[in-house]
Amino acid sequence: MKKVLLAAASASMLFASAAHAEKWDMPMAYSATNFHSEHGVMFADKVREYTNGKIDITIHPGGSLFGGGDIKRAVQTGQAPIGERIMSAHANEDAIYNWDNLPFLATTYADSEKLWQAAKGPVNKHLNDINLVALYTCPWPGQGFYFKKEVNSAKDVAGVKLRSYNAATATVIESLGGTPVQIEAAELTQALATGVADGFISSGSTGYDRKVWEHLSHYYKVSAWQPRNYVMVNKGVWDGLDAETQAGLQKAADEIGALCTAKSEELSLWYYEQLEANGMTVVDAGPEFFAELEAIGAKMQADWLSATGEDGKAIMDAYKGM
Ligand code: PCA
Repeated sequence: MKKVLLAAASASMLFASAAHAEKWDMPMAYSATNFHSEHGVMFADKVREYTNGKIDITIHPGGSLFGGGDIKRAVQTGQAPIGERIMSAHANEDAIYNWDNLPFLATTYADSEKLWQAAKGPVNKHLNDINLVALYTCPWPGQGFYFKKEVNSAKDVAGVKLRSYNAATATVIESLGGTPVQIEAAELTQALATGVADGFISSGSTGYDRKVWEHLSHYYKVSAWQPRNYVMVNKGVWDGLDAETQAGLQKAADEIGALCTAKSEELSLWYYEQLEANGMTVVDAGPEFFAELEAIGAKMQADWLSATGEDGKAIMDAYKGM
């Protein structure tokens, strides 16, 4: 009898919380098995727990609900209350979002974290101005270069079509004399298979996810920068939540941001091993190629500082002072 009553009580409690649950669809751009997406699922679980079932998030990975390029707009306009996107893809509208794509500024997880701490204030202000609230960020492993041949310098890149994922990668490719083609990770395998692109800039993670060893042979690690994905909420939706619910979401976000970052670091070398195990040559960039990339990075840093004015300078000064 007692058991039955308890079951009835918990069922009615469940019903009560479900009746109040807000259902949120959360579009994410990368494949379901990628660590960013897996942490999105863990985030949704924690949010249900910390908001006592009030916010019930369903994850839609792989650009299945909105393609990567449409996620920001979907969240800004409230078509989706929450979503995830690589932040630097916003840089075609506002250069501030390139803070984490400046080659050779922050090349380790420790420096990437410092840079985010330095950037957070100004970046959040810019996000607020476009109706977005950042909940957590998570870095990709370091960025390197995929090709279908050996590359020793920019001479070998001249005229090669390379897939870019944002304005900064397009700039690097153009500076090397290649031709950038903007393509979402979800469409990358097809682009390589059909010759739309013959290489790309990314981490070991995306090369592994897209099994690019089927089309490409060389990966130059470089590890020049670590762009971040972030989870954003529509500002109007956020402002409409009571303080307790906001705190629950933020607690879940803080925990997942830290876990996802640790996972990214843990996997970074493992990805290289997987590329090698599948037959790719995984090496450091040779001295000539590396020096060319450093020169490109120095110019991009200077250009970013002049494009972003006071806010960019504040980020750079705070970072350098850490
Ligand atoms: N993977 C993403 C962005 C950076 C990365 O490592 C991509 O290639 O789309």
